[in-house]
Amino acid sequence: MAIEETLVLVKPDGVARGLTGAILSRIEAKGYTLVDLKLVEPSRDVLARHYAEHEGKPFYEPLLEFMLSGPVVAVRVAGDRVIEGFRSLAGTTDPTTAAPGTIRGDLGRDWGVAVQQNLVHGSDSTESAARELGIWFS
Ligand code: RTP
Ligand code: MG
Repeated sequence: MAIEETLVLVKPDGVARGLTGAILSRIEAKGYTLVDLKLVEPSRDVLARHYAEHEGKPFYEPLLEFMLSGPVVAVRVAGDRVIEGFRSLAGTTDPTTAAPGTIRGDLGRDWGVAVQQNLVHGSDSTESAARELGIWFS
């Protein structure tokens, strides 16, 4: 199995709640490697490229507004099957019902706002990972 890389984002809710360290600690505890990391205030253009697949969906505008609401931590993470592995560690999209033991399930919940604030993003395929790492670490 070849070593993969994935893009992880600690979203603005995770940074604002002071959960960056806890989230990175879970990634390291699972045995993955933090290869590169930065605190960024992304432009709307970067976010539009990152979330191009969701353009036109009802949650698209609230999602961009949320992602523009504060700094984000972008992380290049490496390991065997890390793309699938981090998605599993993150849990399902809705933090209220994400399984306990996952980042979203343990640390997130619904706050009654327009978009799901679910703490983290992780690339969902090798193609997405290459594309997204190019956007955030070009
Ligand atoms: P991500 O891309 O952030 O890792 O999350 P995901 O694959 O689990 O979810 P995806 O379907 O790609 O959606 C991207 C992000 O949009 C927000 N979202 N809100 N109905 C909603 O309120 C809704 N649906 C999606 C979430 O922040 C989700 O992570
Ligand atoms: Mg996604």
